[in-house]
Amino acid sequence: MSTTTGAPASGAFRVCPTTGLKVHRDADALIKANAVVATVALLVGGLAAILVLLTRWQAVHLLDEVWFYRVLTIHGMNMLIFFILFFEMAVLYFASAVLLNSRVAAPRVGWVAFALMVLGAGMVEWTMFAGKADVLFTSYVPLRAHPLFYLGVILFAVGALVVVSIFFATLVVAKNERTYEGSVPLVTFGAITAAIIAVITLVHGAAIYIPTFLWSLDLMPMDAEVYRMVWWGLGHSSQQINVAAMVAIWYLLGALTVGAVVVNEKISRTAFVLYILFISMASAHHLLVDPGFGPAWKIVNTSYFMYMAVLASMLHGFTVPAGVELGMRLRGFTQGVFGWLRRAPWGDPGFSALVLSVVVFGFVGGITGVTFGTEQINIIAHNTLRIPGHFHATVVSGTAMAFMGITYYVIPLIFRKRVAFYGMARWQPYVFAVGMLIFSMAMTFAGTFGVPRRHWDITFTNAPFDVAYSPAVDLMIGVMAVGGLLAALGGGMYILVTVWSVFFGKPLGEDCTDAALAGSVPPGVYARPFLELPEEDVAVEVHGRLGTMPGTMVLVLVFLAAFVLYYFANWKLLSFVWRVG
Ligand code: HEM
Ligand SMILES: [Cu+2]
Repeated sequence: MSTTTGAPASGAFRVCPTTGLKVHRDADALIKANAVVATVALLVGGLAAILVLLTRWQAVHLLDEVWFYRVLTIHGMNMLIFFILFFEMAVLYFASAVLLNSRVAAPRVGWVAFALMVLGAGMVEWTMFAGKADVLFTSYVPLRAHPLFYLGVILFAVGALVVVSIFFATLVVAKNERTYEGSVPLVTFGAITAAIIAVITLVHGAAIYIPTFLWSLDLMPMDAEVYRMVWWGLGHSSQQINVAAMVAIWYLLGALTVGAVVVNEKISRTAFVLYILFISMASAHHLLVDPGFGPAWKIVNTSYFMYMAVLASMLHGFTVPAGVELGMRLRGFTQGVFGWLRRAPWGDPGFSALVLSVVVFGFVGGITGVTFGTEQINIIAHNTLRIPGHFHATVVSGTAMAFMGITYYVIPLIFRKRVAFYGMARWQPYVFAVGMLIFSMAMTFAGTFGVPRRHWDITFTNAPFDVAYSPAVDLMIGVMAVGGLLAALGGGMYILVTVWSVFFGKPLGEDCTDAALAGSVPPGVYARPFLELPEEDVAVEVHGRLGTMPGTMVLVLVFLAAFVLYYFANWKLLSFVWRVG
């Protein structure tokens, strides 16, 4: 980060007293607008989550079948599409204009794009709530929604594509106007990765939603298998945008909270590039039980190409904690193997969110993802509760958790407000992450016993056949409900803290000293560990050796052991299905 603290703010810029970055008025306003809409979507999606959860909890079984699928559609769209994407638009403005001290290229167009996205989202919301789009967020053909649903998605995507273009244009402006020195920071590089994947994703989106829109108007036919293949080019790649954005935020949070160093720029950047290269092929893991594709195609795509994207995540899963460990050690926390971890700022919600995001994403999301994405094993995981168990550990405990963590820094740094209810904010990441962990693990276990996903009534009342589950299932579903409610509480705490801070919060003021801010913003804001990098840091950049981060090595080995165990346990489970003789 630049260290030009105190440089005069010229015209439309203000200098952030904490980071020394020059923040342009347009960047500021666009980040705020997108963040606010993202939070509204999170609120709607969160309320829907509670209703869906209380229905899947068989003992309560709240909604009727029509409303169950309606609210499940509302949950998926608001969370996965609107919350995540509006937040990512804010991240793109931040990683380009703010981190590079630049103005936003074409800010007016930015507002048009924002309006387009809000309009598109509004159309989708209307069709869903009016009961004209009970098709779930995958909108698989031949399920048919009102044409405005598809048109809304298209407008929303066009808006997002325009923001991505503004992001690239801003990079060019920053380069031409020499607003930064050397190459772009790693966080911006990660955002560039996300933006490139976003282009790939949105092209797939256009390729599928435009024909589907025409199909909904009876203007052309639509094949279910073709739909699934092209749709997952959108559906899976968009998850990789989320992962790339999440990892970029991991690096940012590491720097902001403990002054984490980048152990090796080349490795981190190469890992980001792997995402771009291999992600489209990995989409095939969604088609592993589809009859339209042969086993060779499936295996090549999922058991070879997919692992290259997984490799990238594992590299980041190593370099992020390694950077935190080295950063802490360089500041004198050298005691034993884990002294740096014990002395870390666990009360800083940015830091706890970072650690929880890395751990749950890696241990639960990553391990289950690789396992279920294996061609052979997929048959016992497909369409069971194991799948939502997996992705609530990735996109929710990983990406959403990281977004929540960075918000505690965005409130003071961008909104210039203190964090309201700071005591509650310190607890929020723990409540959300522990709830999500219980929730997703319980779902995964219930799925192992064959409980289907997206199912209104797993007891099959009035069906002409009997379905008997293991008695463990009732317990698992109960545990899932408790975990889910705890996570929803954590989500509610987040919304309360952010909305209150932004709209009714106390302004930060110009004073950024400990005494004035302690207890109302995360400590990284005033302690500024990223500015005071010790001298040896430069040497570490070049010579970062494994021996200098023993704690991370131990953690990584524990991870690999868990990985191996779960992976082979699933081959064992598969062998029970194929009883020979
Ligand atoms: C706040 C706590 C949350 C709870 C309690 C929760 C709960 C649930 C439940 C019970 C389901 C239904 C699973 C099924 O029946 O197959 C579900 C589905 C889903 N959730 Fe969440 N969720 C939460 C947060 C999120 C977030 C933050 C995201 C995305 C960022 C998300 C994305 C999804 C998606 C994409 C689905 C699948 C919808 C479908 O199958 O069409 N959830 N969630
Ligand atoms: Cu996928």
